[in-house]
Amino acid sequence: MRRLVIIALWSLAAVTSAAARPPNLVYIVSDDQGFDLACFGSTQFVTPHLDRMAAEGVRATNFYVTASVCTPSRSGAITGRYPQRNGTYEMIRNNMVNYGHRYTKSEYAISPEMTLGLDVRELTCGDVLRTAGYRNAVFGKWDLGQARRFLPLQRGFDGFVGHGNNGIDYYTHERYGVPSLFRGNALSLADKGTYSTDLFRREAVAFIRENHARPFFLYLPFNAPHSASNLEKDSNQVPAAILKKYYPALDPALPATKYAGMVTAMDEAIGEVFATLRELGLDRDTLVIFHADNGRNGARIDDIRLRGGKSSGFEGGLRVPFLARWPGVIPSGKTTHAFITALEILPTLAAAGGAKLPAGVTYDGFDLLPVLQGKIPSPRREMFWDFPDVYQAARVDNWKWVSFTPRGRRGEVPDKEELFDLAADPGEKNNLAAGQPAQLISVKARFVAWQAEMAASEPRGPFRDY
Ligand SMILES: [Ca+2]
Repeated sequence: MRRLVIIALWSLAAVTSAAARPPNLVYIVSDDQGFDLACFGSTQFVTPHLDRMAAEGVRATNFYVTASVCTPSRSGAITGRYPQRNGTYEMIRNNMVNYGHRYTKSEYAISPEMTLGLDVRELTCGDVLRTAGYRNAVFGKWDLGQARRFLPLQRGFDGFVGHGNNGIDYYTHERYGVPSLFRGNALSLADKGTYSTDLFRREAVAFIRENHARPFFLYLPFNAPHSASNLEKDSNQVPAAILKKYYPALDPALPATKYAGMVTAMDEAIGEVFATLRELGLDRDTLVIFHADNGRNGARIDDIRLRGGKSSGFEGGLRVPFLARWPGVIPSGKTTHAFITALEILPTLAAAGGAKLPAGVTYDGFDLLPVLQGKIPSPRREMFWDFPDVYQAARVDNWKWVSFTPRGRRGEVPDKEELFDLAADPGEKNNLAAGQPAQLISVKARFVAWQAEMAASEPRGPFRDY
């Protein structure tokens, strides 16, 4: 009798423990993609797996990143804090490359790409989820520094295969001739020649298989479809087998077709992640989030429907596609027009994973799940952006203010400003700055107040104190 009771209690404990297992978390980021996928209306792009994710989850049309370029967009998402608050509000890269300079090994060792990184006092989503027992890994573009103290294994992650800097060649994994692929904390040439999207796919699938019996957090920031960081005239790199999918509809020799192929190669990798989750019986217990890190880089195949693109303060730079899928928790096949941002990613992952947000840290976002479930409207009313010497922007409710340089280049004074009503004019074509002076003053006042708040926050590197 006593033995039976013990067995019964043990069984109950096992059931409770299984039911209490938190979900697996998969966070996928694409690079410079903008709205280039079929489920957001780009009919010429072949993206069946992301389209299926949209059909089985929620698609968001008003999701914003924290900057329209790579590094500060990623710093904002993985810390849950404005780039101006976490200190990484600029690119971390060797700009002399732009003028044809080839770095020697000793020059590279003390250059910005090697010495700068996300302030070590910042906590990443990996740090936060680790407190709830998650096993975490990053496969892809880390882009937050490659000195050892800045690499993922020191930033809350248990595994890392990828590059710490801003971009690589898809096959050599070099950045303008400099070997850049890490496995853990060490540079590795073992996979030289493997198309990077396939490499990150292979590592992601292996990580899921290894950790299927415990809660895991997979951060999968592809470098695709960002152009390759090499000196080729056409730096769009795609395997020939993928390119065939676009023939004969598109000329395979065109850079735009290759770019579409890069999107499709990434979509196939995402498809294998989903297939692996299904095969292991995990796909209903996994929250998957996908978004782009910033808008598209220049005109591609379709007409640009939003104004501007990468590096711009207009919607085409800052507003990107967002998908989330978690069967049984998030509805399927829904579209939300709620005003939401990448600042919400960390609080959302933490809430889903049952991790408490650390005390004493100011977060700029909130848990998205009730919004995605349609239970509450988005609590967000405003969002601000500041990319030094290029643009400043604010969205307050549906009002959008942008101050910008005449040609969107550095070294010019941001002397133009425009105001839009996004509800009526998402394409930012109708400047209301002159006709709505009270709104202009009101939105700019909110921007100035935000700047003051950022200036008063605890100083963070690696750039000037904000
Ligand atoms: Ca990017």
